[in-house]
Amino acid sequence: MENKEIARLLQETADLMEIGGEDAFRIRSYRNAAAAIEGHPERIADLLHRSDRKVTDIPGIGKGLAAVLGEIVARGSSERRDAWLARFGPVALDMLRIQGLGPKGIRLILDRFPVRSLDDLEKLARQEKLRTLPRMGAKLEEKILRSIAQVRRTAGRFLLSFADGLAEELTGYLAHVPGVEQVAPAGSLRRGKETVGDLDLLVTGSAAPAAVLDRFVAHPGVREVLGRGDNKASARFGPQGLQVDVRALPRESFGAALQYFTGSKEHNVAIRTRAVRMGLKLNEYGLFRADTEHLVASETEEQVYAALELKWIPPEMRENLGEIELAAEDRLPRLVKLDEVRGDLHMHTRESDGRATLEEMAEAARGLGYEYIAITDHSKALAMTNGLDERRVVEFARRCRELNARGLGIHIFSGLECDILRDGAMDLAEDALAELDFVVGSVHSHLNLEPAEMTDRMLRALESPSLKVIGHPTGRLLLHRDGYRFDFERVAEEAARRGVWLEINASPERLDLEPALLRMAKARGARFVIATDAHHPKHLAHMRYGVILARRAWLGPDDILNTQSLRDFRAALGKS
Ligand code: DGT
Ligand code: CA
Ligand code: CA
Ligand code: ZN
Repeated sequence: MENKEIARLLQETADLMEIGGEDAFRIRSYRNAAAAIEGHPERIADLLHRSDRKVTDIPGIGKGLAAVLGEIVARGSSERRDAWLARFGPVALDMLRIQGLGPKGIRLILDRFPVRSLDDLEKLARQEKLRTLPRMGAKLEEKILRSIAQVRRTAGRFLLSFADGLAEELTGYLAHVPGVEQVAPAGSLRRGKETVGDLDLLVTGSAAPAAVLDRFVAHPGVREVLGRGDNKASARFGPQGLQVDVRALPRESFGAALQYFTGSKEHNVAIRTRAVRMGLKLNEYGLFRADTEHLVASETEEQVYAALELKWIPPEMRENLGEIELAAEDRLPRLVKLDEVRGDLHMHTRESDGRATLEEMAEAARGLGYEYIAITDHSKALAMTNGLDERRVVEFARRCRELNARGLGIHIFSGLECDILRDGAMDLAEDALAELDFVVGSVHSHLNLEPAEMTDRMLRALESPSLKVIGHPTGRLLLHRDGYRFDFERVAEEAARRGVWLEINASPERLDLEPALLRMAKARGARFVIATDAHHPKHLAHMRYGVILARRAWLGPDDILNTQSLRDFRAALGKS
């Protein structure tokens, strides 16, 4: 178990304690421990097994909490957490996921009304009963209803990066079975969807299916085996319970199976209809003549598509949104590729809430082969991040000029992630912003304005002459909160008109903008940058998720500004 997950469980326990009205001092000790663990450089799960050092050496962790940590790592919960959950029921955890409700609000509600599920909470909001409680009103009821809908939509889904990490681990693990030649993820993971319901892994080679499945169900991360047949097994992994389906297939039908299990369902339905029109029949075993059952293609996906008189279609495009027609006419767009990205344009350092220095970020970026980066720390409105004020911005721009003159082996654009204030004004004065190469404007506060007001706010931000990019334009946090409500189309159109680019935020929790919005923006003439929003050198590797997102929106290298060489990118910026 990773430190982040341990910290999350401690915070959750603290929330439950707060709902229960437990002693404030004890609650604070849990929250402090969570913060200490989240920031701790070494895995707590490893530390628990060491004899030379102890978790109690970490400030804020005493004997009591050390025992709790042991329980959490061993079984994903603790006695105290279980006790509170038994008292409130699982609805308490569901309610904690609702935007606008904190432990105090939940306590008020549970004290007054019998709530056993989100359905009950929804009823209370609809019947306008929540507003009878202190400090709760119609606005909050509305917000709660929106959030319940959001939670329902995302229940049982996982971040792409999480599923991808497990897929990578299992791929290496299954490759150890003698005879296994290929382990390939299929399903939504292969299509690069921002969230994944379950993981579909296909295995092929000369290994006996039973040997593959035996090893699979013996993986130490398996929490529960859900089913086991001759060629297929399903199991749940880890405390979060992500389901993995593994299929062991003969080489001869691997391409057909990969095509079938990659989906999407909509794409496959259209492909099968095409097959039928051609007198063919397509299933997971192969493409056959409908009349004679004669096998036409099955070994590779390329062969299957070719036999259907189609160009091979990249998995990210397989959503039946017109890609089949384009493949038939050999007019598929050329999609952007990871190795075409030449710089990362959104990252934080210790100057605000990042974990590394400018030099460390630059070094890591150079290691990835980039020609340039923009350092974009927060501005002063985000006070808890120690955001930069005008004086620090001017100083920082000067420092970047010096570093570039000295030569770091990578060009540093002096940037800023400048807060867009409630009224649409930039957080810092224009004369300070004008010193910088690269100003990203982002909304981080007042996320729940009425759509018209939010639209005006964004449109006003676009008037800033220094603004180059709108950062994470909708502000969504996957599985957690929807984006701000505003007239996106109008903002995208105005951004295009003013030459302000839209950010494809590659952070796995954001992946903002979603493909439908990217397509809409492109149709309005907008252009894009892909950037990781890294707060640590290792986050720079998230670029690949941003590229996948761009590919899902059919974007090519010409749509993405940071595929340009340093010279061309500088020219595009209007900076010499
Ligand atoms: P997910 O897991 O919800 O993120 O989405 P997918 O696309 O991975 O869906 P999943 O795991 O149910 O199935 C993987 C692919 O297999 C799916 O995209 C299409 C194909 N597939 C599976 N079962 C069926 C089926 O009953 N009918 C059709 N047409 N396709 C299926
Ligand atoms: Ca799946
Ligand atoms: Ca599946
Ligand atoms: Zn931001």
